[in-house]
Amino acid sequence: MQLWPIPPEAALLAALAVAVLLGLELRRRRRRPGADAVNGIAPPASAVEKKPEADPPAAQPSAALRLRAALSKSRDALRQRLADVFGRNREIDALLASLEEALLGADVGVRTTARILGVVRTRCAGDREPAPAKVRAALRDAIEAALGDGVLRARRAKPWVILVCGVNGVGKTTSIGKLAARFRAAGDKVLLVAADTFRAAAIEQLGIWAERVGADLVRHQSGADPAAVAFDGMKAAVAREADVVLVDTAGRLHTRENLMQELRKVSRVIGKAIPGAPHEAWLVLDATTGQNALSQAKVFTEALGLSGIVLTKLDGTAKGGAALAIREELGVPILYVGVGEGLDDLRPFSSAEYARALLGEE
Ligand SMILES: Nc1nc2c(ncn2[C@@H]2O[C@H](COP(=O)(O)OP(=O)(O)OP(=O)(O)O)[C@@H](O)[C@H]2O)c(=O)[nH]1
Ligand SMILES: [Mg+2]
Repeated sequence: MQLWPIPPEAALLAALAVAVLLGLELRRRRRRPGADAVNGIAPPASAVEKKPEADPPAAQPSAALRLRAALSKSRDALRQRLADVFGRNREIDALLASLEEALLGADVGVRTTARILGVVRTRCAGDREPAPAKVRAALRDAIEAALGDGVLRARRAKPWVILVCGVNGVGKTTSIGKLAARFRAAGDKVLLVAADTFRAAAIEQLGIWAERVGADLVRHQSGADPAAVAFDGMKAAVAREADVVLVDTAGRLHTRENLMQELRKVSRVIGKAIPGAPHEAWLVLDATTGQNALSQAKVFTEALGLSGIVLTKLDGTAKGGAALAIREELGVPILYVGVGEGLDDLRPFSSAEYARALLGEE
């Protein structure tokens, strides 16, 4: 009787195949952490192959770096134009002419450009061919002086009421959210007032910010009278002992007289509820609008007497020079700059930082 039904060569081949398959399976298991589990019981943790530690989250770039990155478009545009100015020693008049062209091209504005050129000319007086480094330093100082730092006024009342206005879509509500976060971080009790009743979504948007940063919110239905919301907001602020109140208003074109009147009414009603309020009227300007920002600022200043400007979207413009014109021609300080859509993307304005960033310097 044949005990072995298949020829020994075939058995040998089969055994080899099984051995190879077993080997492969063992290798596969070794690669899979926890694969040594028996009957579903995992081996002790120490026996499980440890995953390499995930990379720590990338460190946040410094604030100055983020401003530089945000201003890179303005800087590149201006730098390209300035390359010729600083590239070689040139006769002073030719140099000032190129400088003028560069500044006007970056939306610095005619009067401010003239003023800056005056400073550079005075600093380089007596040099027929001033050294580029000297011109650059003079330019930087002139820009810095023209801008001035945005210093927040000391609060003289509680609640301190800030009315926020501007044309459509410039970043009012987002800036209010970011400002509320800053005030909250400083320990203030913050109340937001949804006086933009024009769009239902605007009230929701402010509500989301209020929740996110831990601020109180006063709101009515959409379509309600914005002055009535503002009035209720003031009463609530006093009752709840808020430190800071930020009043969001609907975007309005500065050329629409009826809407500008509505804004004046909101401001008046706030003053009726809390004498002396609003203590601040801040205009939010989109830096990408260039010279039109100046016209907007003029009209809003006439309507409300602005006390500060928040300049947003500096991360998306090649026209960062408009800040200079606004500061110089209207005398309204730029208090904050927006350099992105995130919570932390609002920074107090520093003229030195801005001038250096604009000129692409460290
Ligand atoms: N890149 C960038 N985007 C911004 C900045 N500030 C605001 N935004 C964006 O701009 C858009 C409009 O912002 P809102 O805050 O809704 O503007 P608003 O002025 O309240 O708009 P209305 O209420 O409709 O007039 C949103 O997509 C914001 O995320 C900024 O500094 N940089
Ligand atoms: Mg809004």
